[in-house]
Amino acid sequence: MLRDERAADGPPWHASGPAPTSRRPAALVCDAWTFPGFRTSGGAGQPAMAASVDRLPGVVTGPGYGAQMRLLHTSDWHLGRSFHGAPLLAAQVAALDAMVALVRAERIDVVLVAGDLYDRQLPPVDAVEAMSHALAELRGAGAQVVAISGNHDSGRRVGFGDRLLARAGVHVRGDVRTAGEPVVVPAADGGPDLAVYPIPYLEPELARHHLDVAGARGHEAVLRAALGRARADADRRGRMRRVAMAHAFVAGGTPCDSERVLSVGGAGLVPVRCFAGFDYTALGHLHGRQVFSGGRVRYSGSPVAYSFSERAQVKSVEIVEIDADGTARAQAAILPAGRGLAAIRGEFADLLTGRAHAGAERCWVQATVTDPLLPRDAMARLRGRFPHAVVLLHEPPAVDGGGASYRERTRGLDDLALMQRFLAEMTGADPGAEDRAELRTAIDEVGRSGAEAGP
Ligand SMILES: [Mn+2]
Repeated sequence: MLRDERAADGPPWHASGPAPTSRRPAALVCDAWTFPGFRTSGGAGQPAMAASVDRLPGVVTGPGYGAQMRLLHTSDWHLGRSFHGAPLLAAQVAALDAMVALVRAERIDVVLVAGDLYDRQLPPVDAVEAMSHALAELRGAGAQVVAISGNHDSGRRVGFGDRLLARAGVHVRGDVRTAGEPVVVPAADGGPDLAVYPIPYLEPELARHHLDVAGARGHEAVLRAALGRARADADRRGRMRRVAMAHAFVAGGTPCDSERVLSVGGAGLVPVRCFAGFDYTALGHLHGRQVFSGGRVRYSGSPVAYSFSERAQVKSVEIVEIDADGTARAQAAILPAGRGLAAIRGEFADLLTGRAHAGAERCWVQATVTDPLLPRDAMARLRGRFPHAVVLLHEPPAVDGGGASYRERTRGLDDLALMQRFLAEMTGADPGAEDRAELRTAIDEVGRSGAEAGP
């Protein structure tokens, strides 16, 4: 059973109110929470900026402070990803370094990484080096690491050497056939041991054969089969604290623009009740933090934003405590923000000079220009003010068609008149004599080549 001391999807603990201190006999302010800044939300048209945070109130607990096992849940590292062509690895490594600091400061027993370790099946060399470094540092900070492959990973490749790494306390599960085999973490608090059941991402058509459920169809069926194996194993072991890990799209979850769809038409959705019987379930796939089942099932979200649709999100990991009786509590711990995200919109001249957009200069910028015509060299000129502008959109004002449908407005027009009308509606001005002559020539040429080609 899980008891969340705060609203299930409420703000993380530094954002409002005092740090929770119940059931913690000794509490002290921990400087490890003093990250150099974090991203605040940016609404529509509002730049999201790095806010200055001098001190985030944190509480050190863990072995020696109370009877519980402590987990850090993260997912969707997507190492090797870029942001609209700009490199992201430095921001990702900064987030991973913050996790290492958290493992030390919060005396974490196990780090759970719920899939999409890399952004693609064949990750670039620097991403592989960053992964190798992160796994070693997390282990070196005192935690065991349990990771699963996600839909972006090659399970077979990320699982290379798993049996050897496991001896060192690092478990990277990519082989679907191991679903149902736990990683058992010995208890350090006098309670029962912790059994973590890592379920790699299950591609239904492949997984159903590996799991000996050839008749299973769809994501829910194969995930149920894998979780059924896990439950059966846990039942055989008797009294254990039980944690599941999966990479899936839970029905009711909120996607953003940076996840790859698992299957079209909602067939990839799985109901949250699949995860019944576990004290905590660490999910990956959705890139925004979200909470289900009263807090017992969670997405940690990605450590870094991968799309402008995430500009209002604050990126974090979950710090989870599980008592000897299986009661779990979890809270978000904010990660250091990389460059902020800003979506700005308006007439071009205003974007270049307007004070409303002050602060976006330091951010990744998505600019929407509303002039009737997109000015020449618009992106280069925008970058004069916003050096990190990466997306330029053009939304000219709608042309008043007098309420008539396009079909009605264009009925009876010949090719030349139709094209003149189209240009006028797109640009807000009638084409000049020179443009009309070009159009005439082009239409004549098309007519001739059509006649030569025959029926
Ligand atoms: Mn992902």
